[in-house]
Amino acid sequence: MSFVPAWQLRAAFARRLSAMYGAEVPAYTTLVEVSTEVNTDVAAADPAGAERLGSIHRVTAERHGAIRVGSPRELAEVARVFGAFGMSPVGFYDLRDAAASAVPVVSTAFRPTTADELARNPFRVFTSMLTPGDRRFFDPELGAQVEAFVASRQLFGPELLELADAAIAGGGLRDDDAERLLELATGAFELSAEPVDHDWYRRLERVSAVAADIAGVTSTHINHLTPRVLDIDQLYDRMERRGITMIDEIQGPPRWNGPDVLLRQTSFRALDEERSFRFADGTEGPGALRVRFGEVEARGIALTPAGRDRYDELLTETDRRLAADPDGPAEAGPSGDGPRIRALGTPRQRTARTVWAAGLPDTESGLAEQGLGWFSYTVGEDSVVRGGEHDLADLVAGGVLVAEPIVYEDFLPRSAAGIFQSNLTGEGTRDASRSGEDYDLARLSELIGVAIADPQRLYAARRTESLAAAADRLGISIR
Ligand code: OOG
Ligand code: NI
Repeated sequence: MSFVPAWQLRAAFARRLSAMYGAEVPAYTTLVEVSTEVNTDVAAADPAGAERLGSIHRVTAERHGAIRVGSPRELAEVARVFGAFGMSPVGFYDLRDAAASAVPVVSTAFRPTTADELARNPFRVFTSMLTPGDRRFFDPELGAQVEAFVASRQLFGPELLELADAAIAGGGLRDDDAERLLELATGAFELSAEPVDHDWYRRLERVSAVAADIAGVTSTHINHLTPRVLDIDQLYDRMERRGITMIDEIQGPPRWNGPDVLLRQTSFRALDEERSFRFADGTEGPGALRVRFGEVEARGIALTPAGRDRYDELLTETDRRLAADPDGPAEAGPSGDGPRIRALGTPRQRTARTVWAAGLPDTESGLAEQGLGWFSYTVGEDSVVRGGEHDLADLVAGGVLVAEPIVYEDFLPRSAAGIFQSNLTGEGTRDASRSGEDYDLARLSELIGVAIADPQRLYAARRTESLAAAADRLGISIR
């Protein structure tokens, strides 16, 4: 009998979900193959650069999943299941009022939170909760019906929840219990073969395809599993060459001449999957639903609150220019490989590149000096320094300390809304004149009984801890 610690449970969980998803959604397997190809090529061309934002081992194993649930009770259960794998809720995303692509959910992401745990395996799951009390989407009668439907179902059985609690309490499980936990947890996120109640599903679909996906059936499922790739533009191109049509744009920052920041994502549309429907007259028959899709992402440096404000300004400026000039500027600057890779040459990408070139420092040190990006610090190789107080900038300039970029481990609300929307059939209906329901990080934490961490605090803590360790080692204090 041996003991399996939480991180090994997490790595095994990610592998099992990947095997399950690959068996059920063949295009996912293609995506993983192409991602691996691209990562191998990038690592061969530039070994040091490829590992700047995480070891090739981490990046190759790296996945994020997405699930959707129907109530605070269900979200609290999800917190127990993922807690077993050393994943806790981080960040709050409100996707209900993104003007062009509103969906009736609020979300968080479950992930490891410390540098060590992230390096071991960074598996994360974007988790959304339906908001049937939001009157912009649901009238009182339908909202109450949705609540009753969700209250009567059970997504996670008692055995799974008990094992999860035991894993949380002990920081892992004995191998026989670990095996059972993995089996039950993976099974809980498989697509169910249960017949779908046709009229109920279609009624919810008129409000939003996301509402139907969440509350139209009695189970939940992974709706995508996303590998990380080192060159998402290359990946986009190679997928299209393999005959898989990607969505029109790569979401998030443009490709530009500076370092990768935050998160860039793209996806291919959900495919028809055969499902069995139950009709009002009691008969059953085959049909098709599109609920699962493929997504891929490239991760960059985490931005500080000031950096995020700058990012939002660049986004707004890009939107403004694009509204004034929908064709965008002619390709400017040295990254003129636009025409070769379709996604690079879109008017939005060309506009964004121009805006970014003028609006953000294009080096890591520029981002660090202006306080726009998060970095941690290690002690340089042959650093000699006398005790007393020193400026961080001087220590870095003198090679006493070396800045390492901190990878962005979270999500982007606008990209998430775009990913949701690009994979929905139909627009849904929303009455913006009615009142929403107040949700924020604190309220959601309270409702699920688990504190949701603020991502910026986690990044700040990594920087602070690294500086404290360096100061300690050098016997100095750092300003
Ligand atoms: C989640 C969409 C958001 C991402 O990577 O931004 C997301 C969903 O479709 O449930 O996964
Ligand atoms: Ni995703």
